[in-house]
Amino acid sequence: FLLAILVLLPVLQVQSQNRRSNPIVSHMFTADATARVWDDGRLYLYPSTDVAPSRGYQTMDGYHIFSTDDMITWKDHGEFLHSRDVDWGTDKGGLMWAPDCVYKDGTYYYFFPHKNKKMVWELGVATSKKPASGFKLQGIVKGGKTFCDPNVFIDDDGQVYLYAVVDAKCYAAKLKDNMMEIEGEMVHQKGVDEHREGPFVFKRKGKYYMIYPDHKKPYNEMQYSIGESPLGPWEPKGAIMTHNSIITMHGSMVEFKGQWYIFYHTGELSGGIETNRSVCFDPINFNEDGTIQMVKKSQG
Ligand code: FUB
Repeated sequence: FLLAILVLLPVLQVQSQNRRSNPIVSHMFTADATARVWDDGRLYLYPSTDVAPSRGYQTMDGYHIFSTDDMITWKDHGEFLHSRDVDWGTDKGGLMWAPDCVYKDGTYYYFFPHKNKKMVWELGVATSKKPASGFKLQGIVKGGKTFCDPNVFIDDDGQVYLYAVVDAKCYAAKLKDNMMEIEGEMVHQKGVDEHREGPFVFKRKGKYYMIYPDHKKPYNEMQYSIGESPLGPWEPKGAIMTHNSIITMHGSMVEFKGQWYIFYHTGELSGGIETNRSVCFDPINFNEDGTIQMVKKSQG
């Protein structure tokens, strides 16, 4: 009996950690989180912010960054960027949607979709030498389409790829080394046709994966595809997460201290308010053949 307890203890600890930590942030509303693990051994969360009381998606504003080293205690690094700071942005404010952040050659690049003065989506870029502070605006990504939900993936050879939502479809292209210009054209990604928002690409054991919510009615599920290359073609592999209490579930996946996790948002903390969302996480398990097991959601 004692032996059984000793064997089960680590598993029980992880489960209780997950229960204690969801939603990750409860002093404000967060959504669309990209999770990244940097060389300092911490996991960083780059979400968008929902305003309370909710006045809809157009009022989303003021990005925060959060980090942890144990998946239990999360540090809020505070608001570091607001629509009022963006000189090319709409004078109406708000409309700071799902961001991403990557690290390349000593610099952290923070990408954020925001509408310009003509109310057209642009992709803003801010850079810093630190992962959670000191970001300075650099301008917009040139050469792309009007898009939102940026996701940036850097392959093992250093080539950078940008994925985004254009007219409710997933498009992608290479990004030039300056991280501010698209190389060639953005191309529709075949094999992720059910996709409507939030593509997130990662690589594991030589395979390229893309996760994306499908917005299918009546249930919005998190689907995934496996790609032959960072630009596809992609083969749909089915759902890994069942529907949410709200319509969106934009998320990301990352390995941290030997365990893979999925990050997503729910409306549970706000009682189901569509634009008062909260980021949650759960462990992910892969099968031997690289397929992903259905997530056991702790919030829904
Ligand atoms: O949070 C604003 C928008 O809602 C995001 O861009 C979509 O992915 C959806 O979560």
